[in-house]
Amino acid sequence: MPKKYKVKKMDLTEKIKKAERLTQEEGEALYELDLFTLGELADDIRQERFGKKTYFNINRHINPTNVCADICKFCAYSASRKNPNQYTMSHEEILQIAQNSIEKGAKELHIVSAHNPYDGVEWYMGAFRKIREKFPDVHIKSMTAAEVDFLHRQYGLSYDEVLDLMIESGVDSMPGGGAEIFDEEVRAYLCKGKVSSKQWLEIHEKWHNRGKESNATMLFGHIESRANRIDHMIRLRDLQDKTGGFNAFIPLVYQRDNNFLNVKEYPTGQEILKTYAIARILLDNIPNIKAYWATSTINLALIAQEFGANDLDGTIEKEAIQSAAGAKSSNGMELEDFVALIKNSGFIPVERDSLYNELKVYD
Ligand code: V47
Repeated sequence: MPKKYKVKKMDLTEKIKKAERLTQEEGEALYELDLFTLGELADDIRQERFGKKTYFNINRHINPTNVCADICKFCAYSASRKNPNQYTMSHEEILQIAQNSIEKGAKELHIVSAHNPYDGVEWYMGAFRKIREKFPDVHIKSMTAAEVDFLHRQYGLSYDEVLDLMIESGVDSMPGGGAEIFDEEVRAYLCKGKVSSKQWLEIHEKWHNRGKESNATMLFGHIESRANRIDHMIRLRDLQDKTGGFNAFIPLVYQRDNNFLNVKEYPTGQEILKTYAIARILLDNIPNIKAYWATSTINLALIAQEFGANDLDGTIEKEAIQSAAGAKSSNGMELEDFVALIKNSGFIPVERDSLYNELKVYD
């Protein structure tokens, strides 16, 4: 039985036009608007802030190990689940990848690992130190809150100690991974034992309090409800009111292959676009809405530019987490192709750095 909302469509659109903040119930009611009304409302906000500019960066995703102590049902990457091919890179291998990518123009290394219980804190931190020593200018975006929590649980360090070690070792910003869905019941089913919602938010708050910036993700399109998505966004909005440290919100579309999550119904393209648009409207204090093309497909990411998204992540080069679950992102995208796709879709590609300073406008 579909839920009936007391919120009137007129009141909702008026409120959005007046830039008034929406509640949980109003957020849920947004899904009842037709796609084009919602798209127009989200696009108005996007155009006011960014015009036709779409941000991206030249980045390299590195996933140094897939050996994982945690068991998340949605994950196809972890070697302890359906992926039998375990690997852990040495520091030398990580440095070699970094060098190759930096020589080809990468300005950001986005480093995300599984929760490897065998190699110690020094394996994680030593890699950052060595990259920093050799490449002082590259931006290191690394350590999801789930990884921070794992090092805390496995090695008895406090969150403060892990975060300070990250800064000493050269990490510049934190990626948004590990947030999944904050609702406690859904989360317990998806990834019991991993960082809790409260802890995820606490870790980002502590990071922001150190003057550092981060992103926030939401994994959607599996077993969660629309209400769960709105709740997730509102918890992020509340923290952002306190710290202002989130640069971007990234709704990650669930990829279905090679994992242990039994999903009956997948979201339609319309539902995905609505979710981007709602994120743009609801998250009035997080500047950038990223359509991460690896999970949405590049085609839908380009359309998402009309539905509130102003950022498409980057060229990626290599990627192992989403592609293990079926995404077509294992070899990234060539810069020329990426720029041409954004241009041909009627937007202005703008290369940004990792903290959203503009580097080059391709007009
Ligand atoms: O937290 C795992 C997700 C995330 C699946 O901060 C899956 O700029 C879809 O956080 N289907 C890691 N997603 C990636 C991530 C990220 C990506 C791009 C940009 C940024 C950023 C961060 O990947 C995990 C998890 O939520 N994930 N399995 C799957 N089957």
